[in-house]
Amino acid sequence: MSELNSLEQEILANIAKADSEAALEDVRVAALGKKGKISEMMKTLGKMTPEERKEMGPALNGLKGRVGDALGARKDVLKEEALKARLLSETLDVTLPTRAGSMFEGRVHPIAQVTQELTAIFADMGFAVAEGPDIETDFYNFTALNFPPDHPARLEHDTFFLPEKEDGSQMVLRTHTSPVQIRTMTSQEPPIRVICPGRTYRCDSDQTHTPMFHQVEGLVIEEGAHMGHLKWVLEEFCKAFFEVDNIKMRFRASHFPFTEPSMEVDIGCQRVGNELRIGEGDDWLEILGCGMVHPNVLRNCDLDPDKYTGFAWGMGIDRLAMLKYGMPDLRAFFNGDKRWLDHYGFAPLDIPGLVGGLSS
Ligand code: 2NL
Repeated sequence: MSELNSLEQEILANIAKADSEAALEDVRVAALGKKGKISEMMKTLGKMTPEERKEMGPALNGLKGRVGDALGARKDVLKEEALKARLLSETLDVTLPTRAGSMFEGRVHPIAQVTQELTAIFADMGFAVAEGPDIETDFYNFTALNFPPDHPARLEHDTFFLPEKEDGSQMVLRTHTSPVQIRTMTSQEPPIRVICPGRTYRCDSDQTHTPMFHQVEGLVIEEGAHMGHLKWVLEEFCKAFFEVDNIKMRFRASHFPFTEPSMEVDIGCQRVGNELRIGEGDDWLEILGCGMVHPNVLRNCDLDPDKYTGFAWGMGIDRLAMLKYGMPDLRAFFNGDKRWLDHYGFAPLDIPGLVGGLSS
């Protein structure tokens, strides 16, 4: 028995000495592994007399149990120590100031900034934002919007066509974001109040046109919606966006296949030296097109024009950005010149909102 006692003392001392989980595993194998000391002693039980076995059996089992417990306890301690050491070596002082680079070098592109600004304004009026694919079918881009088949307007849009499919149909790069509104009307019940900002494409490139540009369209469909609502929404938008208390607006008759009546909207402005002042003055700037949704468009979306009316508008985000922030050349928007972005870009943490301000 004293042999067992000294074995137990030896194993427990080794357990206490083990300073890593690997070292502890070695101690376990040496004691309880297949060829471990305790396991070897267990094997001798078979050769003992019944009396000897009666005594040694429980003694060995007791030893095995105590060694197992000690191993488990030591393992917990070592795990805890390892975690503490790791946490200490990986500490991070979150109270240190951030490095200048990440905060001050990155810039939000004016188009992203203006998109966020106008989203904040329309969200405040109760509009949701809807998005859709850039590659569209002829139906969503033209037919549903009351463009007659083979009508020259389809060509006037300078459409980019994708290669013809086997059935002869051709997908297009959307020429406006109107298809998103069509998708909204066919998937939601009125009342509908959405804006659809996004990329649009036309095969046109010169001083004032880029083949890819950004548009935001708005749509309201509900019983009783009328042109007074349309004028109010646009007036409130223009005042909030250009950050002025008053703005002169002029609605001129126009034509779009998807609205009837259709209008183009100019806002008052004045040029003082190189500066363009928006709101007052004797000059006019065209900023958007709008109108009451054509009954055929409502019908194409399975909406009853005798029950529902609606209004819609569309404007160019790139142009809005140029007007608000005085950027003269549209092409600079898309050639990725870092110096231009350093100058005209916005601080990433200045998120536009009606409470904190749209821009600083
Ligand atoms: C412009 C003119 C406009 C719309 C877009 C629209 C959409 C649907 C139904 C009816 Cl689904 N109308 N959109 C209406 C009037 C004008 O855009 O000059 N954009 C730059």
